[in-house]
Amino acid sequence: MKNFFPFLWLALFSGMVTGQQALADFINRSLAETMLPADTGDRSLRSNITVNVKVYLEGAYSSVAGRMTTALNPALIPLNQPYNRSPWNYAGPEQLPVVPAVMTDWVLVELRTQTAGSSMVARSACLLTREGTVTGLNGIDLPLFEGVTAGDYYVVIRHRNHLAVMTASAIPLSESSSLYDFTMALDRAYGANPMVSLGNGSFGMFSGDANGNGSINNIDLVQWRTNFSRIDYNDADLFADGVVNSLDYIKWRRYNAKRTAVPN
Ligand SMILES: [Ca+2]
Ligand SMILES: [Ca+2]
Repeated sequence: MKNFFPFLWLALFSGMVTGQQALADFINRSLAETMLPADTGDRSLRSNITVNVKVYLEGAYSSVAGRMTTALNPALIPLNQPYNRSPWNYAGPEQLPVVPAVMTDWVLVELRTQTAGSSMVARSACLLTREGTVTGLNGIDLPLFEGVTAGDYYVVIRHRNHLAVMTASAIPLSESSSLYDFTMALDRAYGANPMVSLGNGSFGMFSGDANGNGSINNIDLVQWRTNFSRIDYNDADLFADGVVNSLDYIKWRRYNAKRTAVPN
């Protein structure tokens, strides 16, 4: 019996490792919504590709710190992806077991074959870390789009209260995609004046679109007024600090009348 104990501990430890790996595999998987033709059985036509982009949300960014806030983390960030409502109507099942410490917020990533929205082939709710990295559900690994063929795609990054951005051109995506850094120059994003200067040579997505419809205007101001003083995960919290107050109004006023440069 005495000699049995080391084996018992080894078995228990192995079980723990296996369980942890299964959990890691589960949370690393980005459960993308794909629009693909019926499975013909030809697996060579399909693959799993990663998206590797860096992007900043102006409302969450501090030029002093050189990164974004995590002020909503963990109490206010929802475990379920928040884009399952209008205007995104994305029904993906992405869910966090826990909120990773580096997480700033959720973003919605969209892949297109052309510039028009009608060419969308897949989308997935992903994490945005304070460093600007878009990741899968563990806050570390790149998001994986399962069943999407490697090739050139326009990548659209959407956020619930910032103006969406799209890559300036179609970029090559594969199982090991290279980094595409939106933050390093204005022309990294598609269209005219697609991002805001963050004052230190970096660029970010415009804050202020409280209803996420691609345009910053009086409707967003009404939403801010309606939600004033609320402390929750609120789309009118344009400053990303967890409360709707005058600082959010300043963001709205500064960027009022801006529109997203991403085509419909
Ligand atoms: Ca709006
Ligand atoms: Ca705020």
